[in-house]
Amino acid sequence: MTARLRIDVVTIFPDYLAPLELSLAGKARDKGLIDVHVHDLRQWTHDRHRTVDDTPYGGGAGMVMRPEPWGEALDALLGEAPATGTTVVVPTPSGVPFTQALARDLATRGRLVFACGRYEGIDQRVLDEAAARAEVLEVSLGDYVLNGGEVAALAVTEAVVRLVPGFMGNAESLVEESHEGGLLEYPVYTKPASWRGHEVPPVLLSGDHGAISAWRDDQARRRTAQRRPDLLPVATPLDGVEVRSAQLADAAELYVLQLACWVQEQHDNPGARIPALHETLDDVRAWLARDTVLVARSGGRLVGAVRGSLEGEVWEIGRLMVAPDLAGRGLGRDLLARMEGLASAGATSYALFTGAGSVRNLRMYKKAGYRLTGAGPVDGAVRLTKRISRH
Ligand code: JD8
Repeated sequence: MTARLRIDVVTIFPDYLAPLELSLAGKARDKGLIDVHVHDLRQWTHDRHRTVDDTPYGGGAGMVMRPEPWGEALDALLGEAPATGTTVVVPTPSGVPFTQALARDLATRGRLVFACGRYEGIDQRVLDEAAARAEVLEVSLGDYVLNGGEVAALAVTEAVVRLVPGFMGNAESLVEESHEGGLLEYPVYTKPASWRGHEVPPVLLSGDHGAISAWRDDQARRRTAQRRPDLLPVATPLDGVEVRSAQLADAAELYVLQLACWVQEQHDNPGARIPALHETLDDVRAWLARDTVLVARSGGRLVGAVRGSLEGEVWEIGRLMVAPDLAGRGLGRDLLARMEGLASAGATSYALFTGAGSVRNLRMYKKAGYRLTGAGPVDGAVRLTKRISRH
């Protein structure tokens, strides 16, 4: 039976790829799903020392891999004619980031040929020449420097092979994984229910699948917000809005937006003394440096922000602001959810305050699960809180 996916790896360290015999790829091989061939580049050298490298044109440190052995290797593996369905994968720190989406894409190929470089890399003409007869993909495993392409070839192969139809027992489990749906995975537990004084979260023993799924989703969001806010789907219907941690350089724009937003609030709360309208730029700089602050930008324009700080066990959320011309489109709700997700581990509840007359804000906070719990810190303000459900 023809394997669903053929993988060739060319390297000067063939033993480095031995793990392909084991584990996943090994099983896929046994299932006849994939066919893996590892080739020593030196078989395509013809000198006594089986030389694969030479000094770099233009000078500089290190050595560069010679084009001739690579040319002959790809001739042998790709042949002359355009190799449709074949992708030459070249690991390099200057490649496109390898992602789950790219893994899914490569899993549709019939053949992958990995060109594992060493030294300072492979003579660029090898890739340019190969591109005439096959798709060539320069890919990076991540923003750190390795000594060669073999580790990347192993990682890419594992990520791709497990997506080959028929490989994973239950394809279902693929769907739920990190980087598949965008969120990081929720924490997992198994027996015993109590271990070294650590308990499994009771909700997982409840049998209440709705509650379990809600808990897991909440945990996944929380982890993603804390560890990979860049992965959090920008839920805002505002196209092109980018939310990121604030920098001190944002202070001036933040000050201007703050004034614009709270002048609006002053209208809804005549007579209230609104702290945000009595702050100086230096005050803004002070809390920007002190608190956890997110800013939202659209087309480079600062259009929203929110801050959070831990007071005792309370995660105090404040200065939630959205440019007046962009209000009512979900950005405020998104910023609030993100700041909740950044609550310090010691927090047991969220709190915030707004004007008693700020109808739109009050409606949004109540929809987000907040409840009025008393007067705010200044006249005309009300306080709202929400318990943090960690378990
Ligand atoms: C291929 C040679 C070493 C790289 C001089 C160190 C991938 N994410 C990644 N980091 N590093 C690599 C990688 C490194 C490689 C080769 C991939 C071939 N080197 C070179 C340039 C600087 N030495 C990688 N994927």
